[in-house]
Amino acid sequence: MKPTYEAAAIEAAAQAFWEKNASFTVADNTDKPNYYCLSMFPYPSGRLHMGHVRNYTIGDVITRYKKMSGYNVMQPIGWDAFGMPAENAAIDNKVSPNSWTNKNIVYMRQQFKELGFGFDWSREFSTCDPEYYGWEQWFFLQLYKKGVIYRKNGVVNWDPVDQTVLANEQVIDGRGWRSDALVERREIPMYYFKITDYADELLEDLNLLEDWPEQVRTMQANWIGKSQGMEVTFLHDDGQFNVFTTRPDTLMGVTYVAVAPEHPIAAKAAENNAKLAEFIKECQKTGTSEADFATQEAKGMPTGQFATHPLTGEKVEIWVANYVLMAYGDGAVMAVPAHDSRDFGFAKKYHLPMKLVIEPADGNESLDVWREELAEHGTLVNSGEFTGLDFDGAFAKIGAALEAKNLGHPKTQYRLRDWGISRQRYWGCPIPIINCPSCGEVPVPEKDLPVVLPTDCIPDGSGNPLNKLDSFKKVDCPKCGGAAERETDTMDTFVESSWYYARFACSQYKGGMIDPKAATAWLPVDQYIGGVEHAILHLLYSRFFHKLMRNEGLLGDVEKVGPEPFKALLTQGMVVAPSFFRHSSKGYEWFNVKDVEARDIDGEKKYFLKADGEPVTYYGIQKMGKSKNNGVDPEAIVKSYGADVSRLFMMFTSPPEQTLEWSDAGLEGADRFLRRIWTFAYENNALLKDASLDANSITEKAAKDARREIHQELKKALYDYERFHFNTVISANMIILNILSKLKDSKDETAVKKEGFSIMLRLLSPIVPHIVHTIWSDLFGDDILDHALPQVIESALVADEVKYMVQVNGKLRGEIVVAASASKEEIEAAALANENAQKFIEGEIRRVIVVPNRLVNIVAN
Ligand code: ANZ
Ligand code: ZN
Repeated sequence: MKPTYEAAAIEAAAQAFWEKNASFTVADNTDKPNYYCLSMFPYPSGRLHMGHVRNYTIGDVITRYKKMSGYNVMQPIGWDAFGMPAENAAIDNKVSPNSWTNKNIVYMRQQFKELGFGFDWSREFSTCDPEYYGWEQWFFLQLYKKGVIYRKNGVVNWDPVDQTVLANEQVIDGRGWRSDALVERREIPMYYFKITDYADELLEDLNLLEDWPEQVRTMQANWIGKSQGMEVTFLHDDGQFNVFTTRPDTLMGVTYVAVAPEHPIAAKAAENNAKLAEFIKECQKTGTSEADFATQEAKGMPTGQFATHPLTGEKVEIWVANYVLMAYGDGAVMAVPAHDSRDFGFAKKYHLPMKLVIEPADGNESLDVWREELAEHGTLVNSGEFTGLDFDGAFAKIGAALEAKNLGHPKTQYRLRDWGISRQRYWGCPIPIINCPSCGEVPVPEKDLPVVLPTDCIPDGSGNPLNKLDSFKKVDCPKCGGAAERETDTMDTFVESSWYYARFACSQYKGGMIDPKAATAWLPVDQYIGGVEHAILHLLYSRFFHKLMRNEGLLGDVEKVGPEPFKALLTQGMVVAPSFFRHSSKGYEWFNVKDVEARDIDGEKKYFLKADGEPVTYYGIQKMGKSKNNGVDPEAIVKSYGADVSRLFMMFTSPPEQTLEWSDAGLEGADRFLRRIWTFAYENNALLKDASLDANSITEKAAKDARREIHQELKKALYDYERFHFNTVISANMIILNILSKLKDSKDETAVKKEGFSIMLRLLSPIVPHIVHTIWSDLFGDDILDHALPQVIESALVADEVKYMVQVNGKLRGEIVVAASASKEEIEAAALANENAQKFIEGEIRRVIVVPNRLVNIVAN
């Protein structure tokens, strides 16, 4: 081996070796148990960023660790290749999304290889392959037949200037991102998955996910948002309408009712009320995102109509209010301003009456300003026959009173909405439907699948180019043969990422969407790794798809596969770095830390731009990214330090779930550690190759002590590995290397050197695989990947001698060392013989207490 560590050369050679040996290509069934480790597949945006590198490094360390623990490990990789950035790039660069995407894939695949990730490349696919999305279309048709997918009108953001539908993130302050035109809401027909039918199962099964972060399970539960309440009916002149309430106990405090702007009552009232019609139109101008609703100011208008209170028979005014969502509950609320903060604000603004019906927890009955106490459960007041009841009592009694009049019943309501998957975009999976003027919506016959997306369109920002492409759009109706039009909407890209994990089990399978044998062999995913930004939608949709595919009988042995796709989930922390800016007439300008220098001025740290020496403002540690120009390019790190240094730094600096702060000093430290390992291997080369050395037969004390410490570190490291605490695995190895470096050249000590170094190499192999591969094959002539993790030798942990503290009347007075095999009597005798202890023994010895392996206490007076 060479005297110095040269990362570039050894890494290329190790990678070539793995590729030639197909080291990470796995068969579905071997004599070992299967283990499926999956890191969320990337969007091919162009090049890897540090967040990617961290994510895939964690996955790769787990993969290699499990492989060395005796599993047949599959770690696949592919590309989440459809989506908007490709269309935006197309608009900017005048290249088709297809060629942009494929170029990026080629580049990023190379980057993955240079980081040494042990992917099973034979399973690679991209979601924009017709082979993949064709099965998605097939699945769409199965679900459509069963009514799990259905068509209804949905609301979208319409840009009247660009004549196109905008995604929520393309609406900025209510205006189109390119046109700056005020965005309108439009109703168009769209396709929906009936995920609400699975709401209860998705909620219940969260209980099975013991190896998921608690926080993610809570976020999912909140998103599903199960509310137990009551549906209450109000009569009015033209008929009746329902409201959903979680607080039927406050029914006697209702002072008005409010309906959503899209509610039929609002539309009816607006027919001969121009001002109201104007108001409703105004409401439709705000964006459709949840955030838009949450942040808008509460506004309303009376309809001039009245509804009848279901219990008192009193008349309450019907208002139209923008804070009532058409899509939740019944699109109408019974307003109780005394006990609901939004109703309170609204009632104050429009001078509507309020009635206190629940005794406030703080005893204060004033309704001048809103207090959270008003919203709490409590005893009913001012509520006629219900006065004095508590929440549960009132729920039951008021419920019974409503049911007797047939004006209400208990109801469970979910926040979760059906999943609208139609996107008015080009770069996605075509929805396999043909629209015929005489037959309506006609599913594409299965024999005509896949509906292949043309790959040569270049969008220009004026809507979906498929609409202008007759060769795609104009087709004959499969039913009547007449002229018809292909659906040009494509699917939400979350559809592709909802089932890729299952396709990886059988990515080359031609016989169907999923090979049931392969699904049985590999599912569920044993360990899933990804960012917490996917904690809600991606994970919920994947869980939903798993249940859909199971119900379609696609997943093989359901007993074995189970109801959930991901057995364990690890959400990795963010990669962060310091950020610096200057504010000028041009706006904010952000500077990368490498261009900034720190100076101590009057004991305070100040920052200056190296280029012009002028000050910049420190903006703290922020998530690495383009917007703050505080990113570090992984490629540059790999070029100057190598993949192993980058992997070691990332795994050492913080445990996987926590934030990782970038630092050049940390990188240098990682580099030094690897150089020390290399030098140790080089300097002790002949000795480490000496086959006659055997640590099991050593007798010298120094050698035995060192060996014991090494096995103690090994024991800790194995424990931490299993918990994925890679940072402490690494520090244990730093300690081992220090112990090894102090060993002398006696036969026994060199035997420990050899054993200890081989323990260290095997422990570090998953983390820094290239350097270990190279040193191991030099020393031992074979492939480290064929070796198991080192095991603790219990006899090495047993000390020959044990140290005891000696106390007299509970005070520390001395120390003794006895043979590990010493009897209780021998230990007592040694303690009593200790000179220093003797000095403090006054009077008679009453008792001697021995705490095994720790201390002896002499009680005397
Ligand atoms: C009367 C009431 C009194 C309410 C009170 C709350 C507090 P969750 O828990 O999220 O399910 N609501 C019902 N439908 C609505 C809609 N379409 N748009 C906006 N708000 C709506 O919320 C249920 C509560 O949200 C319901 O209970 C209703 O207000 C309101 F002291 O009814 B409540
Ligand atoms: Zn037809």
